[in-house]
Amino acid sequence: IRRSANYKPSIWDDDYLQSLTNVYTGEVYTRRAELLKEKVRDMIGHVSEPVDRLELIDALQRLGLAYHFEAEIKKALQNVYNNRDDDRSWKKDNLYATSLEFRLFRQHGYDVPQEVFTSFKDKAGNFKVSLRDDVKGMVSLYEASYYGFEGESIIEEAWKFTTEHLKNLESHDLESNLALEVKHALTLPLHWRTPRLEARWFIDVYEKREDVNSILLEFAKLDFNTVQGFYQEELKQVSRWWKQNELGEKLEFARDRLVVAFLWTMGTAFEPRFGSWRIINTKINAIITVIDDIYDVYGTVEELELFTDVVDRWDIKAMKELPSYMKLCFLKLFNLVNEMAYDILKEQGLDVVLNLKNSWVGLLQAYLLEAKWFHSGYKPTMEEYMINAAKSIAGPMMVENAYLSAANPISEMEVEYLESIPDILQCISRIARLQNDLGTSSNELKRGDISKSIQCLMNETGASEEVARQHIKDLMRQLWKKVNAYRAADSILSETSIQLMFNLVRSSHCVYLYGDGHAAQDVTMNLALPLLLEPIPL
Ligand code: F3P
Ligand code: MN
Ligand code: MN
Ligand code: MN
Repeated sequence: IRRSANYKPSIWDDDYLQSLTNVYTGEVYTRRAELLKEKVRDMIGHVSEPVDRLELIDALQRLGLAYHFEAEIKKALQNVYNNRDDDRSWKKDNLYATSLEFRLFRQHGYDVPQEVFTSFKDKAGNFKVSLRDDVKGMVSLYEASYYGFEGESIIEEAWKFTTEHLKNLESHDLESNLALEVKHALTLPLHWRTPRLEARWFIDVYEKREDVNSILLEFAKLDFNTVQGFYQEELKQVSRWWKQNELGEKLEFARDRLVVAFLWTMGTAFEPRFGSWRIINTKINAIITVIDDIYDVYGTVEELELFTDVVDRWDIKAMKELPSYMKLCFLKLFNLVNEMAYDILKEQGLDVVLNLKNSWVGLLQAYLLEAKWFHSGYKPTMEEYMINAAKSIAGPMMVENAYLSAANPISEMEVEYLESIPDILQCISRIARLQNDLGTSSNELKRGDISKSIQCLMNETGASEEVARQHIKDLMRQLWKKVNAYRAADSILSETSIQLMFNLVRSSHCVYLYGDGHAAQDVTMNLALPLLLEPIPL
């Protein structure tokens, strides 16, 4: 008999989504936004003190506005970088400023050594005890420490030092805004957060600051709401498509999760210019979710082998061989991939249909191996598991599709490079997998699934679940260090690919922050309401 995971039906119906309205995309607001935008542009050109410049860049990024001013920010930061050794008085003995500068430089790919923090250590080589009272500086150093590279011992110490003391501080009487920032940072560092989720949170915090800049604040709110209006239109479009497909209804064993599929995609690329990627990617995610449930739960090994093979042959005549529940899925996938390839051919004259198809085959082969492991009761080692699991999390497939969809012009050399799954992509996929396992494996095991990373580790080391989970969290941090180093050294990848990769793994940190955000709809709701459905009061 067939298994089922008893997933609850979707709580979002199409009628509700179609009823969403947004006034902020109208002319009155967009004209006001244009005006504010010019004022902010002016502001960036006129800050002269390095620390003010860095603070403004940081605020623009956290408020979700940086995408409007990419060239200006680049120029301003370059200027601070060029003069970094001229006048050091503004950062001398200032942990906050030194850490902020370090973080922004590393984030933007500048070369900056960990030794900038040496002066904050005492004679014994430990971070000075007196720094603990400087909470703002400690938070700043904590955030900077997530930009460390493998083997950087000062940064690792900084991470330990700040994490420990910020945790202790949490229980003390901090001024409320600061307490909020400490808690937020400890929950997930800035480097790991998706930009929109951060913007929604930071706008509220920024508003309460004493030195709030009212122009920045107003522009941030307006822009957030306008962009939310674009998202809503995109969501309506895919929701209509999803409803017409009836895949969610016809395959009732599978998760019907359109809204969370959209949240993932918003996480990977939030800027308005990525609208068509968001629409395609939401469709991809919705289909993946169904196909994954076929491989995890519903299909027999013979059927799954057949499905994988039919996709590989990419031959519509082969569809005849599939059981009927798989035909719907196959044809939907076939059409979606061909449609995407058509658009790229139309716009750039590049034929990528086989690249796209092969990216799916890579994913399905990984799904198939997991299904075989499950049905034969095979227990892989942690490393054996991870090699396959980095593919089955869809990282390589997703990044290739994202690049092909979003890049114009597409560089064939970059496509080839992405298809070779370079180390940075390998690490990104591993982190996303570990984060997914932390969030989903309890339920997966309950309904019957292969051992996930936590269980592999427990089997291998005899550790308790709690210890294994802690170890996996640490593994994620270590993998991020490699990612940071590759980001600094890799010269082939475009900024588009890098940002897509980073944001993909950030999405997984955010979706699984409070449990299985993909399957559990109350978690989705907590993300969807502020990001997608409710505008910020002006
Ligand atoms: C494949 C799935 C997800 C993974 C991530 C979601 C994307 C790429 C939209 C939702 F559908 O979760 P799941 O935990 O079941 O993946 P797994 O690979 O563990 O079966
Ligand atoms: Mn699954
Ligand atoms: Mn699966
Ligand atoms: Mn999972």
